Amino acid sequence: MRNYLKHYINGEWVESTGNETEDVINPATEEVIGTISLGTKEDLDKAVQAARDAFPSFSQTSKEERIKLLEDIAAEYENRKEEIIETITEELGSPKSISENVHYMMGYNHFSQAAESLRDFSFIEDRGGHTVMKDSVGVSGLITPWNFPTNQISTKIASAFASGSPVIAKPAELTPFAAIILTEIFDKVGVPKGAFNLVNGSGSVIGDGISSHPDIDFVSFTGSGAVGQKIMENASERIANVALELGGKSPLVVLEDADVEKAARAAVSHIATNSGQVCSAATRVLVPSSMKDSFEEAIKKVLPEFPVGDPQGDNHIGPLVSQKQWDTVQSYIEKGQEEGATLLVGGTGKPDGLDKGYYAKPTVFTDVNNDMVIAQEEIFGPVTCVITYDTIEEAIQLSNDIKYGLAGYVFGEDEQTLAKVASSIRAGRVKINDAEADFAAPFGGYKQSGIGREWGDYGIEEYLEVKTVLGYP
Ligand code: TAP
Repeated sequence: MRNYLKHYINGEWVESTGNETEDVINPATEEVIGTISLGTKEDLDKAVQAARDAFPSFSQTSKEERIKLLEDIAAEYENRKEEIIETITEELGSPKSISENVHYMMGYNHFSQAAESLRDFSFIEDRGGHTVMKDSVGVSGLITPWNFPTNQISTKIASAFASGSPVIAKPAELTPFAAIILTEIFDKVGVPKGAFNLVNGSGSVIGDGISSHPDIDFVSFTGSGAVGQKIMENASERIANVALELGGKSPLVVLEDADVEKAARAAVSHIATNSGQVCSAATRVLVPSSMKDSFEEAIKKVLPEFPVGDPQGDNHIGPLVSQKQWDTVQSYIEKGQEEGATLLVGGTGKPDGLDKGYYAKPTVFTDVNNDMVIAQEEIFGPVTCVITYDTIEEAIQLSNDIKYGLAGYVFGEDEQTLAKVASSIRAGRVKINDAEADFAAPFGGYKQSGIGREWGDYGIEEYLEVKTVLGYP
């Protein structure tokens, strides 16, 4: 059992001032795997004070000191590799291979990339008539969701440390243990006292407390649109800066000259990886009407490559994170059927032989109209929609006919058409065919997918204020 009843404040593990605790459940077994303390406003106040006290010296550390800190963190993170993988598999239910190749890998890359981005980063720039300086934004509150227990928190912390900003982090109650390992790593490598504080607790107490705290200068949040909006409202009371990463409903445009099987495999992989609990997942697959039949056949052919089952075994799709998430996904599958979409594969209920654990069936709807609820709302599960189009203009119009704009994907061969679709999609990141991930590339959304950018040097900029100095000696 993992029992972590303390918060990390001012360089020490300290008792919570409250008595409330929360059990953490392994979604594959439905068993309790540990307990955390739910922090109070008093705990949060102490953490904010520690961060404020750390600010004058932490914000003045040199670029070289910050690079060294980030490199030390990356090295110690590597030392804890097996434990991180095991922890994420237990708390999130992601299969071991995904915990390693996606979750562990992303956390590592954010720390090492931040060190790399810092090397060429300029905090002071002589621009002829004036000088521009970049200062830490100040004390930063970080609120993260459960779907990537190391990725989101690591990109935020790496950027904050690169900018010299002290932080207070609040991970999701559903998956708090990976953040505890990160905290142990920061403690071990000697992150200055007060520069990193971890307060576990509920969104309604600690999350809300962070977004409304008068002494927190900047709030970086990843999660649902509804909570993002609330955070913005709270921060607006004191005109605090916010960065929001709020999810999406991204298009995958299959062009007429695409390899149909490759495109179908990509479409399934989007709802299979992390059980589709991915903000940037493509969940609207736009297929030329002429390819509808061959694409549907290809989906059925590739689906067995993504087995559902025990995350400790050799599977690709684990359970959803919670009973609540399972219920939500089921209700969307019911909704799709009510709306008249055709169920190509999957459906409601649990896959055969998986009665225990929050497993859902990978589900593909066809004959979907872009106006349907299942095509417009983020389902956050292994469910996708196939929508047909007749012209490239229509594919672009359908891609953008959505309130979100986090990502877009396009599969095909003709370079001119690929470039046209990629540049026309209104989203923060477009991926062509099987292009490799790049941790130096900015990540964030247009429209209701959010405000601001994370990752690499753009991520560091998010934690900086710009100061003009006229007449700098
Ligand atoms: P949220 O409620 O948005 O949770 C995200 C984080 O915000 C958690 O740490 C949560 O804390 C905290 N939080 C909750 N209420 C808050 C408040 N009033 N003020 C400040 N922080 C607060 O997401 P969820 O309920 O877990 O998931 C719901 C849906 O959101 C999903 O189905 C999915 O569509 C979407 N979602 C999107 C993303 C991304 S990456 N964009 C990630 C997760 C979920 P606690 O959970 O500990 O209370």
